[in-house]
Amino acid sequence: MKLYTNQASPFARKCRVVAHELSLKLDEIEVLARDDEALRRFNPLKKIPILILDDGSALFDSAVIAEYLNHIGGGKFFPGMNIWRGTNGRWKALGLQALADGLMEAAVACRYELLNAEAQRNEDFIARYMTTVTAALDTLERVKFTEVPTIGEIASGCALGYLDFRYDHLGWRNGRPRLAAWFETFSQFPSMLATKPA
Ligand SMILES: N[C@@H](CCC(=O)N[C@@H](CS)C(=O)NCC(=O)O)C(=O)O
Repeated sequence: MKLYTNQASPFARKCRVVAHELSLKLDEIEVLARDDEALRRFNPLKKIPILILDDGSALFDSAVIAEYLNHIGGGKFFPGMNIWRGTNGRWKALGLQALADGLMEAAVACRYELLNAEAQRNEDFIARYMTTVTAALDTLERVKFTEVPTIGEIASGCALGYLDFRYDHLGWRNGRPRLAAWFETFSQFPSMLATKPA
């Protein structure tokens, strides 16, 4: 299996963490999706991650790829209904993933805006993205993370790792001691250390 990816992408990192946890081998192809129109032959949306299966078919987006990897690797990152962690486990995990993915979307979109030349930057967009990042962080501070991680914990860890990588100056830990303490432990998982952006 081939994964179109980028070291810096928090969405791709989610999939790489799941693969690492389940000892699944991925042939990783590093691309710069923002400038790579050729990616549209696999994903018309031109976004990574994209997983190419052995029969040549392509899977996207990160939530679909992560669930596929979880399925073939026999993982437990996507709780089933009524099967484990009670009825609510699945919705809690998927809801947390949606929140963390939304944080990543705002942070990545803001980064793209900041990469524009100053004259083309839209300060209003930047302010809106950062309001979303702050609101998502404040919600994460109140989340009760599970000790055995689900895709929700993995997505949250990748979102916070992205903030450390691209928004170090933001100081997201300030005023969020529970989230900071949780991430301190979670970021030391071997799968998180192995996928940390350089
Ligand atoms: N919803 C998508 C978002 C993926 C995404 O935004 N990826 C970024 C890199 S972090 C990308 O490929 N951007 C290229 C572009 O928007 O042109 C997912 O979960 O996979």
